[in-house]
Amino acid sequence: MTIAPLSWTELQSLTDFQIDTVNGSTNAQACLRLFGHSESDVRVVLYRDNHAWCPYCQKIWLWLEEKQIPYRIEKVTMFCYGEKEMWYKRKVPSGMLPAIELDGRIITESDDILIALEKVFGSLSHSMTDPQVIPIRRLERVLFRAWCEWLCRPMSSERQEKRHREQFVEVMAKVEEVLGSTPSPYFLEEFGTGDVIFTPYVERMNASLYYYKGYSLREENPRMSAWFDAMESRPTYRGTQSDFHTHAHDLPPQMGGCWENGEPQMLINKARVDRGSWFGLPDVTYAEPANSREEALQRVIKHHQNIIRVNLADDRLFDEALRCALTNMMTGEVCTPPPDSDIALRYLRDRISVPRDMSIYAAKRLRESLEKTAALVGDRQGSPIPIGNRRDQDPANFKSAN
Ligand SMILES: N[C@@H](CCC(=O)N[C@@H](CS)C(=O)NCC(=O)O)C(=O)O
Repeated sequence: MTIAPLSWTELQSLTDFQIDTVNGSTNAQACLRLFGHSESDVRVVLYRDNHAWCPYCQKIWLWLEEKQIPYRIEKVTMFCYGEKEMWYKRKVPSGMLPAIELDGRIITESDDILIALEKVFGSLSHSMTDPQVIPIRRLERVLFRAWCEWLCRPMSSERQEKRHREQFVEVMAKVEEVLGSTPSPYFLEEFGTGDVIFTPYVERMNASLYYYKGYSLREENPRMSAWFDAMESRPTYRGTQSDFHTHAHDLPPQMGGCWENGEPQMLINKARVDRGSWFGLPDVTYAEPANSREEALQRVIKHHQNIIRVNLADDRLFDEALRCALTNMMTGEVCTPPPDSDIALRYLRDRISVPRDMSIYAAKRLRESLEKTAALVGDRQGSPIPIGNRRDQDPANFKSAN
């Protein structure tokens, strides 16, 4: 039994998802964060990347959210997916992100930004220069380098692959030791700066090593796993948290390439991240919120005209196919899309970006319905996700909706 797709009006009646981007929980859509303060209290502007892909931006973002500092957000294009805005180059000639404007003064370099913010607003538990935090910061860089060596160098031999893996595992053992040195799940006795510093790259390591190397950071390291669980108990982290699919495909152009090892587990993991099922992947462990489908629906409805416009398929055909997928997501009923819409549905499935577009479970629900609906009419994949750049994600194409 297959049902007819609901209209956009009917779909709209199925969701009342709404968030307070300004004073509510951490979210990727906000351009202003007040935490109950008034706009005249804003002293900070955060310049971060439009897609929330930049790891150093996540560090500052998370810190400001944890400290509940009122701030404004200006989103900037990264070189890998579009043209850098001229107004930003006038402020920061290198175009590098993140940057902040603090009382009118531009500051770049994420560590310098945190140090400057600490001076004005106080530190997040221990300061960046605290003797307990310095070794944690150093360890994060050692782990980062071991990850780059393993992930971002073309594999010349199995021996080299094995050696890089062992080096990474060795540094992870050290991280496990440090995490185990206090009774809390965090790096020190309470959540603080060290955790913020570690967050962006361990999240990316978890995703990329699972996908490109068949190695599950979160499952192989019990203390790291407890750390992730503790981080996910914080609404601040949840609001900035990405997923495996997003990182597996945002990292190659940023890192200058990520290299698959072709091992059986890697191939299984890659297929799962790209084609589902997305539920049960070790990119999240908190329980799915009851309104994840409503969130996904609301976000698609808001941008549906642009989503349809940028898709290569005929607009009317894709409009109907997309409503079929959304109808399936909301009702659980089979809704067969028009013939030949499989490629268009999978093109969108591959371009949902977390947390830019929606949160992690909403994205899983939407991908699942797009895939199920596409599978009713064909097994063709969308055009491959580019590796060298992500101009397919140029925000200029979405400008009119912003
Ligand atoms: N050391 C800098 C590194 C910042 C950095 O590498 N930023 C990258 C993005 S993650 C960037 O802005 N690249 C220019 C671009 O991609 O447009 C920091 O800690 O802030």
